[in-house]
Amino acid sequence: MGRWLSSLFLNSVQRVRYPRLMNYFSVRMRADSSGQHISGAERIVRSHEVPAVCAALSERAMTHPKGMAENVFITVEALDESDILRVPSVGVQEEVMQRPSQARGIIEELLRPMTAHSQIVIEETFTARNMRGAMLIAADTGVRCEPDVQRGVRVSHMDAHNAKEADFTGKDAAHEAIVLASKVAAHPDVLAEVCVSDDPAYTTGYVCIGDTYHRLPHIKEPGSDEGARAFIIKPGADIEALIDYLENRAVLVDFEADE
Ligand code: PML
Repeated sequence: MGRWLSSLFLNSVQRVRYPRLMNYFSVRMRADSSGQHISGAERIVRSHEVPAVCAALSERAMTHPKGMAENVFITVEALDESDILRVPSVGVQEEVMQRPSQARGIIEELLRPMTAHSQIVIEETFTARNMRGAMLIAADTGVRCEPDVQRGVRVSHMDAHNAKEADFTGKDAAHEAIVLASKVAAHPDVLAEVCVSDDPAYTTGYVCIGDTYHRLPHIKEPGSDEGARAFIIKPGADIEALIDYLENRAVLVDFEADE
């Protein structure tokens, strides 16, 4: 009887499946009104920070300059720490320029070693409107290679490692862009990124090549709602694997101050 009981106990112990340790959470917000995208933001945080981050992101959606959102969607997803990739932050170099025409010249110069189709990249990036994601442009042909050219590829699941409480509120476009550019630049099939914000009031953009984020003020005239992101892709890249990395791989970006 004693043996039977202990074997029953052992069986039940062996059958218990302990959950993996979920100590990080991806928290993502997107908001829209009448089918129009209003706002989107995301964080990767520890479990005890999840409620405060949900509150901060929903407040951001409800007080957006584009207007109060009708629909706010918040997704909270557990992550296993071992699934999170740590990448270094790109370094920022401020470029000096006064006018959009100068900015285009600098972009062309920066892209020249990467592709013979820099004019196509510039044209596509400056004239796109309302894209939720980024364009993928093949370096060798200048041809778009993402499956949905209207939507593009939305880079997601990223944050700065050890982001401070203050980062939970408000939008710091430059900080968020550096985090995104660091995730993108860490993939070996991305040769460069060009970004022109579609926010009519935001006239600073950037080109990221290797580990350098070239910050370009006056990239466009104020008031224009044109702008998008484009990634220049290495010939022969596995596009499906690249899109999976950009959209789904959890990445924490290490800034020097974290060390
Ligand atoms: C965006 O709207 O997401 C693009 C922001 C670009 C930030 C550029 C910078 O200020 O460094």
